[in-house]
Amino acid sequence: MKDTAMTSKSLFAAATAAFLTLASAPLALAGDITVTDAYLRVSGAMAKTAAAFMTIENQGAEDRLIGVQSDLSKRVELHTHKQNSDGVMQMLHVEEGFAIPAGGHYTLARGGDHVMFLGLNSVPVQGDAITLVLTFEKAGEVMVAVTVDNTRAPVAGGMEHGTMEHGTMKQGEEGNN
Ligand SMILES: [Cu+2]
Repeated sequence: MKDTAMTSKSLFAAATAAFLTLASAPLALAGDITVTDAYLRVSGAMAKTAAAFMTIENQGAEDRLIGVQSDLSKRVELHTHKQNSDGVMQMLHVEEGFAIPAGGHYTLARGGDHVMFLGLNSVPVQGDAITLVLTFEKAGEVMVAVTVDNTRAPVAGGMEHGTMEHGTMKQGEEGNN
């Protein structure tokens, strides 16, 4: 865990430490929601963005992931990849979030839906644990520990997120969303 002067950072660090002591597997469990296989990728020491992937299991009624909070970056958004009319893959901010089916699961994976971190406050390195708070419509807030893993191979047939041009996101980083 990196040492920074930010108050919210230390708050999150304390929460992470407390959480990691309690948690083995699964990574997060709150009522009907279980998060497994959560990891984060960052493309290098100069990275301005990062992306997180995970599987969300739902034992209960249909729910919806509507938001994510983290002090890793200035903004955290739910994103997806979509091909535009020119056949170019683009990332889109999904304002309405992701529906998590009743008694099923929903996977955030490279080349598809992901949690996007825009404007990193500090660049995490391999093995760092980042705390996220996922907000679900019904289950409420679920704290998840996400480990940086830049060595993980993409799922067969998936796209390489790191090769995505985040150019369209630059504007958003400056605040003209
Ligand atoms: Cu993205």
